Amino acid sequence: MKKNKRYSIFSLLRNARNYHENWAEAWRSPEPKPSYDAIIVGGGGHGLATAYYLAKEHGITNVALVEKGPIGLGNTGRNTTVIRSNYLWDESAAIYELSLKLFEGLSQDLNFNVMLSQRGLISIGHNQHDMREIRRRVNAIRLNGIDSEMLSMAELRELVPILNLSPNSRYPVIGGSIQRRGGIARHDAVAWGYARAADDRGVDILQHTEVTGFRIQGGRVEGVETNRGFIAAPKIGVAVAGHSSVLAEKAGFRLPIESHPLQALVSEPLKPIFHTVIMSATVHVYLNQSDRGELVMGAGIDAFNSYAQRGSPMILEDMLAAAVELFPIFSRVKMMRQWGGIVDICPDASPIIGKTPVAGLYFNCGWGTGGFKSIPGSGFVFAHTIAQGEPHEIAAPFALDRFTSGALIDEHGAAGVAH
Ligand code: FAD
Ligand code: PYC
Repeated sequence: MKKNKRYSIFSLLRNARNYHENWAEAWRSPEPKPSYDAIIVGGGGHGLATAYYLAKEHGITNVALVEKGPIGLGNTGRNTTVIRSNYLWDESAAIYELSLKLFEGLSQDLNFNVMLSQRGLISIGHNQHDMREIRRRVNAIRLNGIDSEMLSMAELRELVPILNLSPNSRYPVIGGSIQRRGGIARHDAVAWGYARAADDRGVDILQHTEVTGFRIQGGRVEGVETNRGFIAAPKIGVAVAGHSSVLAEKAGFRLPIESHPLQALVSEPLKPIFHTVIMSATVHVYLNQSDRGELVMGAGIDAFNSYAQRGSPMILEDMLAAAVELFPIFSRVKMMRQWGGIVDICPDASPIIGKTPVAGLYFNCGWGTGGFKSIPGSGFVFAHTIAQGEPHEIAAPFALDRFTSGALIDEHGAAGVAH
């Protein structure tokens, strides 16, 4: 498929008949070279996007992307695909809005349909405190030039007729807000699209290649030790959500990060009935309906630290109770699959992007429960930071040293439902 990206109806029919046997691989599986100009560790969305933008924006094509398993099966392949840029602080608005704008042109840029669906992201309020907070956020978001609107009950009823707006419910809905450009995108397609486009520009994607250590000499990184041998590079970018502290420890420093399980689930497929995305930070659930018809939903993190990719039953129970409270119409729908991922959370619920105490070694982590939406923007600014050796201006506020300077960016409210 890679060589000829214009498909005719005849080639589609031919491929359908031979069960894909003769399809060319979408990206190569090369042997590792002894050295590269840069190595990216982690084949999730963030690593793949970084490798792509290194090649595309900075002409650095002698790059290895090193992934311990198959690409895209970490959090990138486990998330609920919500995309939005409705964050409170200016620093966050800048990076999430850059990301949303890149998402808006991504299918064309990658020549790969990432199935972006800007169906709107609704946050609902259940009491006066919620509504004050929602209004404060709408105003802050608009001051940053980003779309955001308050919603009346009548507008909510019209947008989501199946939402329970009865004043007699346990936590009655009394209003909400919407970011109309928010929505969902196809998570696998984002990973695959970036992978194919990065490979096209010369990046070596090395799957099943686990980084087991870093070679550091005189405070400067020289390369990575892997299960396939040593690979040298003067610049190394690490984007291994869920395992950031593990790799930081191998490089000899600690990160202010906690790793928690976050789970999600999907129902049996239904006919199209729910055409937006809804979040309630109070009854604690968020839902959307996938293009396959499944209801996709999630709630909060498990409170304990863990590296097990599953979640605990009590979160599941609360999530389903909240979903049925908001949508009594779904009370008989069967749930089909449940899974978990491991998210790395910083004390201020904002990411870390940039330099580390080791020269030439850069980290991109701490996206917590909200890093799918930021993949394009994060990859763009991280690639710049690695290429130039200095932070991109949008990445600068997210440097690791904010935990010593005290310039924190508290986005716990924007993470809302999830933590
Ligand atoms: P990952 O996709 O996890 O990729 C990291 C990669 O690093 C993995 O493939 C892993 O195998 C690899 N790796 C680890 N250690 C090594 C090593 N030693 N050597 C080589 N490779 C290594 N965000 C949103 O914006 N919207 C949502 O709706 C949303 N929902 C979520 C729902 C759930 C259930 C979960 C778990 C997360 C959700 N998120 C959401 C968060 C989002 O998924 C993550 O922030 C994002 O996917 C992180 O991407 P990544 O590329 O950094 O990490
Ligand atoms: O960040 O929008 C988000 C999100 C939704 C579900 C999990 N994270």
